[in-house]
Amino acid sequence: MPVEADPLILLAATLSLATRASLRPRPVEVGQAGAAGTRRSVRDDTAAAGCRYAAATEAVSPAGSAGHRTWEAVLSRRALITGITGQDGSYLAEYLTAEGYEVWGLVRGQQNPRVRQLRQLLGEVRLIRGDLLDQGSLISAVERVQPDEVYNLAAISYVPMSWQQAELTGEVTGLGVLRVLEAIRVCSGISASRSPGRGQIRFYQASSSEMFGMVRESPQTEQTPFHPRSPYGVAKAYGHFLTQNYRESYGMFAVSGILFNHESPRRGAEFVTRKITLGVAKVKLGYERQIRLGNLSARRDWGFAGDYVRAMHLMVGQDEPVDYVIGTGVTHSVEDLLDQAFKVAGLDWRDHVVTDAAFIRPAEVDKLCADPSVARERLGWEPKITFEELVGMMVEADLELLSSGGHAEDSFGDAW
Ligand code: NDP
Ligand code: GDR
Repeated sequence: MPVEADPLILLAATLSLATRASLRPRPVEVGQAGAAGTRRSVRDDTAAAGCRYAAATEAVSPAGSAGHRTWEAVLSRRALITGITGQDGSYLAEYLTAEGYEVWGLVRGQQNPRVRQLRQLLGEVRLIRGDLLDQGSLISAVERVQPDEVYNLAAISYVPMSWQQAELTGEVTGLGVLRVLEAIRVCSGISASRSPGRGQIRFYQASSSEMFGMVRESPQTEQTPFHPRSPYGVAKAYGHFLTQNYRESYGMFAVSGILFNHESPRRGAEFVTRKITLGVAKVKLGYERQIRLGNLSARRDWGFAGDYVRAMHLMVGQDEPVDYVIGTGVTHSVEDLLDQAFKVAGLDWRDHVVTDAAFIRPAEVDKLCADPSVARERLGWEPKITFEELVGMMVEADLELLSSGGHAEDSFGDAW
């Protein structure tokens, strides 16, 4: 049943509007008319009251569930995630679902194999079609979902691909941010002369430490200037500044998290951590003898993806929209990563790693290291998983995956 047509929601809207009229500090600005507009108003009031579940929940005091949905479910916050089929999208969907959110994910394509996995493995998540290349589809998605929060995680995220398909990377990773922001702006009825009401849609942009590129200082803070080294980094810098610009131009609650590398057993097999942990598992199980890699001296600040999605949610929940650097503050080289990963399997990487010029980049980011002190102080955010625990978790997961006959592509599903 379409959400907007759900009679329970309409009833809740009527009750909550009547009960909480006094909580509303000023009239909310509603971008749409009709049932959808009514729906928006309910959650505008909830946001104005500063709580996830509206006062009506207490006032009406429903005994148990109302029909097939509880009152809390009706009034819970709603998040729309782009990039839900990616590593971070999967962790964020789980996290927000556990926090009581109604989670919607934007998925693209006709036969996206990840969609089937998502449907099977996280049934509570609702999916809606859309593509960051298609403005109309994004407007329709925002109109249909009526989210409280939008997390824009979709991107072409593999740095080497951004040289091979530089224009596409600019379109998706860069201009895609503009299209999502525009969808929110249009659906919310925001213009230069009409700023958002208090219950506005909150926007999170997945910015990246790749924007620092050839670093001007170390560690990198929120104030460190950008010097991106790839079309990907340039596209992310565009998205970052555009997010800031929409905040300043229209008063939108739009924030960027400048996240350093974060990994997990769900990481794509093309990224160096997963390439290594899968490689270790293949060597250990006797399927392969060598791993071919590029620059082993590159240094990164590697953390666990599950920790980083918490930071995204914390940023969106703040009173003021502010950008934060998120990382561990510890940097390791690819060689350190090899040491650690092979050690978990009782092997020596020097016996199995071959360097291959095919994996050397046209321009490299040599060393990244976060200074996450602002996030620690203001958000209370700390990573829980250490580098050693992360590598151990990934090697163990890949050993288990491959020894049970699975493939790298299956890990997304298995991990759910
Ligand atoms: P992934 O590469 O795992 O996921 C990318 C997601 O983007 C996929 O769901 C993919 O969907 C989707 N996508 C790609 N193109 C489009 C499009 N045209 N329209 C709609 N969706 C699209 O990335 P991560 O989960 O690792 O990262 C999430 C975000 O965070 C990305 O923006 C990334 O650049 C950024 N980031 C990541 C960091 C990391 O270390 N992981 C660090 C800093 C920033 P599909 O399944 O259809 O391909
Ligand atoms: P990165 O991650 O480019 O930092 O971007 P990746 O794991 O691809 O590379 C990290 C470093 O390892 C070196 N490297 C290799 N990398 C890959 N992929 N394959 C190899 O064989 C190899 N050998 C050495 C690289 O040169 C590099 O220095 C990730 C992505 O998730 C981005 O989307 C995100 O924005 C940044 O992290 C922060």
